[in-house]
Amino acid sequence: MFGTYTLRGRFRQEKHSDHAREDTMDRSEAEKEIQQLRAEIEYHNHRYYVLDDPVVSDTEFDRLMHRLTELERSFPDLITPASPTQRVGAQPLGQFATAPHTIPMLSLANAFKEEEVREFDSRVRKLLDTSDVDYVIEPKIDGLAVELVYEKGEFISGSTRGDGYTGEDITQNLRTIHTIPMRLFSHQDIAIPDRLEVRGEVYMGKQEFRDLNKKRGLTGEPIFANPRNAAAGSLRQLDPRISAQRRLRMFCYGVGQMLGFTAETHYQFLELLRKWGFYVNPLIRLCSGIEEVITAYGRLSGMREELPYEIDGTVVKVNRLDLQERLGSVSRAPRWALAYKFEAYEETTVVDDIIVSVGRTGALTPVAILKPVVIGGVEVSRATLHNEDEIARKDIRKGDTVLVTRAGDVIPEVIKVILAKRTGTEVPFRMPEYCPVCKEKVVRERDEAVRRCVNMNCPAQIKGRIRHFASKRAMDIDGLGTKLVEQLVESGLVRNVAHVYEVRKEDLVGLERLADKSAGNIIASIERSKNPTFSRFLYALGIPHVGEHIADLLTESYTDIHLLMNAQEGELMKIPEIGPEVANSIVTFFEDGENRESIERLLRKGVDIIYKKTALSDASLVNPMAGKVFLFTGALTSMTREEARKKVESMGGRTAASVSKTVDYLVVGEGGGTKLEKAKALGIDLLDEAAFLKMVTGPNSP
Ligand code: 1X8
Repeated sequence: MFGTYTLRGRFRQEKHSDHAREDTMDRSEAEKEIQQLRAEIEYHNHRYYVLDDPVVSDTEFDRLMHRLTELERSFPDLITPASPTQRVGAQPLGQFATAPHTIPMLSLANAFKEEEVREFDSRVRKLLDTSDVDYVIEPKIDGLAVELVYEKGEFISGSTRGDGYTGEDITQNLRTIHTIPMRLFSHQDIAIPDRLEVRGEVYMGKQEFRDLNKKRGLTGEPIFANPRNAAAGSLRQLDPRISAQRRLRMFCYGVGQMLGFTAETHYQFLELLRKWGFYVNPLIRLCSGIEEVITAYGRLSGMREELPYEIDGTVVKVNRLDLQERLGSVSRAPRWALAYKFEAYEETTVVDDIIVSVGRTGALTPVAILKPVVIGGVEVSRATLHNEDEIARKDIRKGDTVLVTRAGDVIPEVIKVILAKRTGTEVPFRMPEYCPVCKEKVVRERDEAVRRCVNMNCPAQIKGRIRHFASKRAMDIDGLGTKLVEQLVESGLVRNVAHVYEVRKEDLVGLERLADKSAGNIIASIERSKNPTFSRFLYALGIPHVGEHIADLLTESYTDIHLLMNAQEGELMKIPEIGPEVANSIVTFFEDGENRESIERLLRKGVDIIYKKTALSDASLVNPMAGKVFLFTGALTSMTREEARKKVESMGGRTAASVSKTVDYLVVGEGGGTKLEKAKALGIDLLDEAAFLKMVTGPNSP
């Protein structure tokens, strides 16, 4: 589940207005449809962002949003703050209002050693005068503590922790976070509290953090030292449209005030939060006794690197709420909870040198060569310095002692210079005027922070393009790494990506230090890479601004590479999320004769792209209704025929008016008649209402 953690900004504001159809629609009809759409959208939002298991395609989701936007435009008085359309970012604020917390948001006592955790457990058992205590252990998210307030099930406000007693009202920014429900899901057996305060941690995933810093490196904005600072900076934006772009998430782990509701254990609270639609960390575990806590800590510690978000430890809590109450708090921290931390991924070391590397797009990136240091079990000897502005901002010089972090799989960063260690012999850095690889003059464009080598034939760029083409997430050619690419380019065997498929085993054997067997393996992996998905293939081409996500979007609209090669900018911009800059980059790339020739050559050499048939068939992998034809007979008890029809369509299915062989399912309500007999005769699958509802909402639906 962690591996497939992707975030798509799936909705863009509509560019055109189209409300003619609503002129004839009456208000109460519109209201009904609006409510239904909102519930449906929030449901899909939850499937996508919280459960990581969408049941409709992006296109379908956009269609629902479009319809809702349209209706709200015709009946603006029906717009409410909890509508999904209001997530996209409201007007900027002048400043944040203060927001007092009903119940103070305390901090946690810290422990770093197992011994301290055992002491905590002894203290707890002694105070409670008991021998067994159940604990809940949760990953400690390295983000920003936030409180959400719901009244009668609707999100009304949210705030930062601040000093624990008063925070800042960041409601507008929190609305943009898709893992926060705007309305609690209702359940038959669970009452909605009149007022509910939910607490949790807003964070930025590692990938989003990396992407954000990369972008900031190019534009010259200051780099964030870690995902927590990035999340904090994003939440404290007065302009919610900026926080909307930052792709934050929130894990919920506690409650403040909760009027009209109670539970016996913390774990029950968490289950309740999950049912209401909150994103509750799936790694939370119930432990009986401290030994199990220590084992669970070890397991979480082992997962730290692979998680798509940063954790800096675990939180251990007494499970029973009555026991929590008996234990109470001291000096602003509860006695029933403990933060059991991991070692910090931070070390000091010395900058031995600052070199400049040239990437596949020609960007010159300064890199610190560090005296090797082990951080969290991994040896670090380089850190990116992003660009000259960033070096100047931090005043990093050759010979400086610096503080370095390595957060999970995030590239090591120089946080700051330890000025106390300066001796005066350190040497300030200057960016070169000429490409260190091909010696051509470099340029710095007006709105960019990086200098670029603009020589397309610069060996560094050629190597970078081929390395990217072969990389794991692109064509995935095992064995074609940096070293080999270097040799292939330098020997003149490979000058563009198509040449990769012309390399013969004899060519490889002729290269330095390559045994016959490994040469054979490489040829085999080149051969194996010949069936990429369209999306991987596009990503592999290395078109500027086309990352994996944009590549994926393009493949939903284009079913053949040649259609895309001839696409116009206007047409590309009809795809949600593709703006003028990306569209222009795509068109420019495919206008280049050499690029076109390379692609044709790849196809001639046997690269056989796997295309998506249609967006719909892709959706059918997760959505059993996509592309299926439904027919109804008899009355449904939970919805009207019209509502059922809309449900089917919103899940990508179709409905029929009469029995025929094209019908996949007959939904049989009360008092079904002749259609039932005919369907049986044709062997059409029958669904009762319960089975139909299950299909519509999925087995785990709220
Ligand atoms: C802080 C955090 C808590 C949890 C996770 N991450 C945090 N950063 C949790 O309870 N799962 S609790 C907490 C606090 O009480 N200050």
